[in-house]
Amino acid sequence: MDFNKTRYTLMNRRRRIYEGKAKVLFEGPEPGTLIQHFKDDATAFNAKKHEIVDGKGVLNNRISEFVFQNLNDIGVPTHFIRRLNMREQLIREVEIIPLEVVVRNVAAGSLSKRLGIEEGTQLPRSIIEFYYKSDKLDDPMVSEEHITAFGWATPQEIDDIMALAIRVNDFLSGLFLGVGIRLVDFKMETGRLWEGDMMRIVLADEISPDSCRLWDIKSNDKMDKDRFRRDLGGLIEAYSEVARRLGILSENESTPMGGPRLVQ
Ligand code: AIR
Ligand code: ASP
Repeated sequence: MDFNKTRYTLMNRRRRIYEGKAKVLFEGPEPGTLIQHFKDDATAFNAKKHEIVDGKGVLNNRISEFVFQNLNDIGVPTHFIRRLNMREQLIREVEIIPLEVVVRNVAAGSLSKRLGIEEGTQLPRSIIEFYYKSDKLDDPMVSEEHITAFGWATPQEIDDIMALAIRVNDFLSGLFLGVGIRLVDFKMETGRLWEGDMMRIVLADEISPDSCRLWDIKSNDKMDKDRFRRDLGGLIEAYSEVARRLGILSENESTPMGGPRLVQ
C-alpha cells in the first residue's frame, strides 16, 4: 500500500475549514471540534519570504501540544483537546478574536525598532500589545480604543484576554527558564468558546518557536523563527533543541538528515 497516497487521499476527503500560512484547519470528528494540521511552511514578513522546512510542522505540533496540555492541567482554558498524530491535534472550535496578542519581557524585534531600545534590554515590566489580524494590512498595532470602537472585543473581553496573557506568560517564562531558555516575547491568539449560554475566552492557535522568541540563557543563541527571518540557518536544529530540553525529544537524539525523531 502506498502510505503517502493513502494519507493524501484521507487529507483531501476531509472538509477544509481554513488554511493559514503554517496550519490548516479541518472539520473535526464531532460537532464543535476541529483538526489543526501543522504544515512545514515557514513564512515571514507577511509571507513575502516563504520556504518549506522539513520537519517543522512535526516539531511545532509536539511543542504546542506540550504547552497547551500543561496549561490545561493548571486550569488555564485553551482550545486544545489532544494530539492525534505527528502533525495534527484535535481542538475545540472557537470564534477567533481577530487580535494577535503579543507579550514582551525583553526588548526585541518590532519593539526595539519602533522605540529604539536595544535588543536584549530587560523591560521594566511585561508589556502586552494588540495587533489587528489582517494579512492585507500587515497586522497593524491597535489600541483598546480601536478594539472596542470597531467591536472586535468588549472591554470585559479585553480584561479577560489580558489576564489570560499574564497567566500564559508567567507559566511559559518559568517553563522555559527551567530548561535554560529566556522567553523574550511571544504571540498568542484567543477565541470565544461557547458552552450553552456561557461564553469563555480561551487560548487558541499555537505556542511554538514559530510564535515565541526563545534565547539560550547562557549564549543568547536564538532558538526560534528569527533563525529563518534573519537567515541564520539551523532552524530545525534549534526547534529540536527546544523539544529536547522540554523532554519531548529523547536525550541523545539529534536530527541530522533523517528529520526529527520523537519519543512517544
Ligand atoms: N509573532 C507576531 N506575529 C507573528 C508572530 N509569530 C511573534 C514573534 C515574536 C513576537 O510575536 O514571533 O515572538 C513579537 O514580534 P515582533 O515582530 O512584533 O517583534
Ligand atoms: N507574521 C508572521 C511572522 O513574521 C508570519 C508572516 O509574516 O508570514 O512571523
